[in-house]
Amino acid sequence: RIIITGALGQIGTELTLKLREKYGEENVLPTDIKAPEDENLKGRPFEILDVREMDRMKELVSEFKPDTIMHMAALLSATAEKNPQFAWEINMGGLMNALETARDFNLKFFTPSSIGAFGPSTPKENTPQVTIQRPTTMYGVNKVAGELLCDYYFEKFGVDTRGVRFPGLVSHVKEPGGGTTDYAVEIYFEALRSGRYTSFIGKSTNMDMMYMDDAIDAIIKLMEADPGQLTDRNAFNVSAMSINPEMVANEIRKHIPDFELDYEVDPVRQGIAESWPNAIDSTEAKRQWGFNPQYDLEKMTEVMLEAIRNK
Ligand code: VAH
Repeated sequence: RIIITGALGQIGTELTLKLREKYGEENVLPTDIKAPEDENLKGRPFEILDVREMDRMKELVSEFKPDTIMHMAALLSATAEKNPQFAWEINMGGLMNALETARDFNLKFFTPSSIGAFGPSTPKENTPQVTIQRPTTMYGVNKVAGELLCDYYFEKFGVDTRGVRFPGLVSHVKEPGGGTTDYAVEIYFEALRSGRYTSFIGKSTNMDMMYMDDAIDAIIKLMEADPGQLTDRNAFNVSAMSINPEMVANEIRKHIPDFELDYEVDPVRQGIAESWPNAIDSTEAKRQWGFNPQYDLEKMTEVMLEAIRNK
C-alpha cells in the first residue's frame, strides 16, 4: 500500500494512475495541497496534505497503513529561484517530514533527485553517478541535500530510501510547472495549437530528457528491486536522451512540416540549464536494477503529438 505526496504534480499525476492500475485503487492514497479537478482522480481515495504539516502526514499514515511513501511534492528549479526561502521550506521541510514519517512507521521511501543536483563544475558529458556536485540553484542545493539526507536515513536509521536523478520529463497528462526543461513539453502543445513555438532555452543547449512512461517505469523497477543488489540508493542517474530545441523541432517537422521554432532566451532559465550537464551516464541504474528506457526522441515525438491531438 502506497501513500503519495504531490500527487497532482507532473510526475505525481501519472504515478498515481499507474500505481492504481498496478496495485489496485484501494492500495494507493494520493495526497496533495488541494483537491483534484481531474476526472481521473475525482471520487477516488484522495486526501489533502500540506507536506509542511508532519502531524497531519503521520495521521494519514496511521489511518491508511501504507508500507511505502512516495514523496513527490516539491517546487521545481525556476520556481525555486523566484522564491528560494519558500523552496527550502517546501523542498527540505517536506522531505524531512516524509523521512521522519517513514522512520516512525517503517515505510519504504522514494523521492526523486534531479540532474539539477549537478553544477557548473560537474563534468558535462557522460556525467558519472559519483562526481562533483556544487549546484548553483536553490533547487540544486535542495536536491544534493536531499540525496545526502536520504542516504543518512538509510545508514543511520535503516529506512529503505531509494531515489533517482530525473532528467527533464516530457508528458502530456499533466504539464509541468516552473521547470527549466518545460520547453520540451510546451513545444509539442504549441506545435499543434499554433504551428510555432518560441523557446526560452537557447538552440544549442543540450539537456537530458525522458518520456514520462519511462520515468514511472523506472520508479516501479527501482522500488521492486532486491535491496541486496543495490550498491547505490538515492541518486541513480537516469536518462533516455540528450536533446536541444533544434533537435525536437526537426523531429516535429516529420509530422508537421511547416512547424516554426524561434527563440527568446530567458536568462534565468538559460543560466540554470547551462549549469547542468549535457548528458549523464545511466550505467549504474541499468546495471543495478535494470533501468531500460523505451522512448527515444523519435518515438516520444510520435506519442506526444498523437496524445495531444486526442485530448
Ligand atoms: C526542472 N523538470 O526543470 C525539472 C527537473 C531536470 C529538470 O528537475 O526543474
